[in-house]
Amino acid sequence: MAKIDWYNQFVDLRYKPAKDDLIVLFYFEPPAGMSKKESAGRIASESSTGTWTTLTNLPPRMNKLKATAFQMKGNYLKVAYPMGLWEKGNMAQLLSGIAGNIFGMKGVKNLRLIDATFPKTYLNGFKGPQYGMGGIRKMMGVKKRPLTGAVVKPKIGFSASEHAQIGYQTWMGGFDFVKDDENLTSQKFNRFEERLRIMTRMRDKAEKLTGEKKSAFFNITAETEEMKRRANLVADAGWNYVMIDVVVSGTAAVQTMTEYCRDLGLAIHAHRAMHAAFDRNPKHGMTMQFLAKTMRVLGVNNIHTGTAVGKLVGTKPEVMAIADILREKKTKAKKDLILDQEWGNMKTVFPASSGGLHPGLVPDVMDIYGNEMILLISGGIHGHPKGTCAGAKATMQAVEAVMEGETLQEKAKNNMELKEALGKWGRHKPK
Ligand code: RUB
Ligand code: CA
Repeated sequence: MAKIDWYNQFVDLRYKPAKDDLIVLFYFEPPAGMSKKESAGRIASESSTGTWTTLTNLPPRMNKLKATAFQMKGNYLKVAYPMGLWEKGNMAQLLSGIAGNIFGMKGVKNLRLIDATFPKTYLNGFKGPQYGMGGIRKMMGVKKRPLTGAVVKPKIGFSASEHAQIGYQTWMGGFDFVKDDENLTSQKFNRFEERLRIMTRMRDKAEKLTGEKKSAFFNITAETEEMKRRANLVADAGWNYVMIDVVVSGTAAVQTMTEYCRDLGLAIHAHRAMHAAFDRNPKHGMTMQFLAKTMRVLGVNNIHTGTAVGKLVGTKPEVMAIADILREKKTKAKKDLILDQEWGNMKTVFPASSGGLHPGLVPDVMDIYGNEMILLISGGIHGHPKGTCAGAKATMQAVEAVMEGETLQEKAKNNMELKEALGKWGRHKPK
């Protein structure tokens, strides 16, 4: 009887990857009754040139495009993909292969894409970020400390003018950025144009009074042509940043917009709403590390990376691995978490730590990230007993304390704002 399938041809544990193979690390579990080898073959096959059955017309040159499952350690699998499979500069196409059909195959019970090593030839197809962390620091005039920002809260419902008033208080408390939340775009109660117009006036006032550079992450997320239109408005009003919700927008839109914003000189803050739909289950989906890698390649300038101590899921080792992917020139492999990655000239990206933070948690977060981060504290400033401006001041005092090697308690003796923040929240870790 003719052989039905050829999955085993996609497994070769003696295979030595070529220099420009793209390597992917997966966690996988075969379904009941199937061996690991059979399951691994299905992963490599369906994500490259194979299908469920042997083919009658199979030119021998096709062998050169086959992916190879070449390493299996427990439930961890490495697959090598020849460069010829991938289109230069097309991230959507890469994801449709290594993060596509394979997640839904009956030949895997669970499958998680952990990370991929992009060879130089692949990276060359993309420009990466326009500004690295150093460029952003220069733009904002902040030398050493973490950059600070707050989402206006409640996240949705304020009028443009109320929004801008809260933004103003945030800046006056010492923060660098005011951020739109993910579900605020241009609703009836707060139109984008109106928000931009009043925020511009309040920014000018705050800059004049503080002598500091102030900025905002305007959420331009929409249909791509509309995003371009909003980016133009932001640039015309003399701002340096926009925000895009990158998962819901999709890689192609992000790629279009990073190019577009490059010409406008705008930096991009990447919000990641919906990431937990595919990165939360530790056995299935795709990691945040890998999403962060794709976004560095596509050229955003900041991306949300987690807090480990705040209100949202994400462990300390994961958060640190994501930061390594964004901030290093050469990312070093960490077992079962990330792979080696040479970044060449591709610039760095600021990790943004956000979600359930307040001044009392600043030492924990800075212990994880050090100073090279964007610290986003929202409820944790607007909920300060004396209000937004005092909350921002309390946060800046906490940052200063950590940088000067003082405890928050010591610092609070001469800083009322911090004292009151600690009085309300202490070291509370929200859920
Ligand atoms: C922050 C907030 C952000 C989340 C995003 O508000 O709502 O949208 O942090 O999550 P607050 P993540 O500071 O009041 O919690 O950063 O994990 O993507
Ligand atoms: Ca939010």
